[in-house]
Amino acid sequence: MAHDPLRPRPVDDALDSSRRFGESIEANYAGATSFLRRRYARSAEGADVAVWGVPLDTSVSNRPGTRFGPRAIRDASTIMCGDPAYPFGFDIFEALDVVDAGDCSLDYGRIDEAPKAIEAQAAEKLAGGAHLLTLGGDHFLTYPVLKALTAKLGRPVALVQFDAHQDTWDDDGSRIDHGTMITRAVRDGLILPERSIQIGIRTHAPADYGISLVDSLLAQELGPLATASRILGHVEDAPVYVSFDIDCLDPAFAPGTGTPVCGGVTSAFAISCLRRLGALNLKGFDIVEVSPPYDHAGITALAGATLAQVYLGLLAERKRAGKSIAP
Ligand SMILES: [Mn+2]
Repeated sequence: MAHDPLRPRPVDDALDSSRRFGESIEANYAGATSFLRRRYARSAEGADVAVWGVPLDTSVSNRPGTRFGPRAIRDASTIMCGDPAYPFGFDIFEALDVVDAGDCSLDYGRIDEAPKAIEAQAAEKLAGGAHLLTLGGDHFLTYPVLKALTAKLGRPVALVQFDAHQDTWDDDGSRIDHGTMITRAVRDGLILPERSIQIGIRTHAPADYGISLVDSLLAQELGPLATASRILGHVEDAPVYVSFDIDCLDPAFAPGTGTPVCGGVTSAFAISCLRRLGALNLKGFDIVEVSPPYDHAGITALAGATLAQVYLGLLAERKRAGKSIAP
């Protein structure tokens, strides 16, 4: 997008709290790296969407490093600023007031307090009326975020989970574990198993709890369009939380993650499929398991930032169509 020479150029959009709407005109390579150059605001009061990071990586079963995920995703997102977001073709920030609310405050020496801290800080942002978009962090964070969201909604949600793993391993109700949080979410009644669906699975787990599954082989045989149709048909009009584990993508497209599994979908598949989900009653989104220490050339963080931007595009389209995006 060409800069209008008659319009004053802000020093840095992330730091200019007076600019609530509009695309950034900051140089891609410079400035403060808020997510997509949105203004920083610890309080999300009054904003349409609060993007925040949860730099937790202590519940992984294999490689750590996702505590650096939010920062890497923000950094990667700056290259995507300046032009209308593909494939939406309009400035999504003319429609949406999005703030970067910083990161969840966690004490690395008190890991047992992390679930409560994440839930309380998510609840605080939701209370201000903002739609929550969470940058992980390992996948455990979905559980406390779902607790806060379902408390706010007063009802459970359908889960649409893109992942190589079902995350349904057994749990006595107290584990802080990125492979068991779906078990906890089902047992706590946070999600509606009969309306939930997992996409891209290519590992075996002991239970499905009645959650529908389109494994990675089937998803690729169906293609992104038919996969999206299955999701839309299964979820129907239930309120939806979309959780995107970056390891849903093949390691060729997302090497920077803790538990990579060969045979995943491409980033193009994921973008196409997610882009078709705008008819869902969207209530929240996370992108998790981006682990920069294992990344190469930042491609995993870029994939994460792009998928989060596609989700924002869906919200912008919904808002433009007069549909509510409030949680
Ligand atoms: Mn996974």
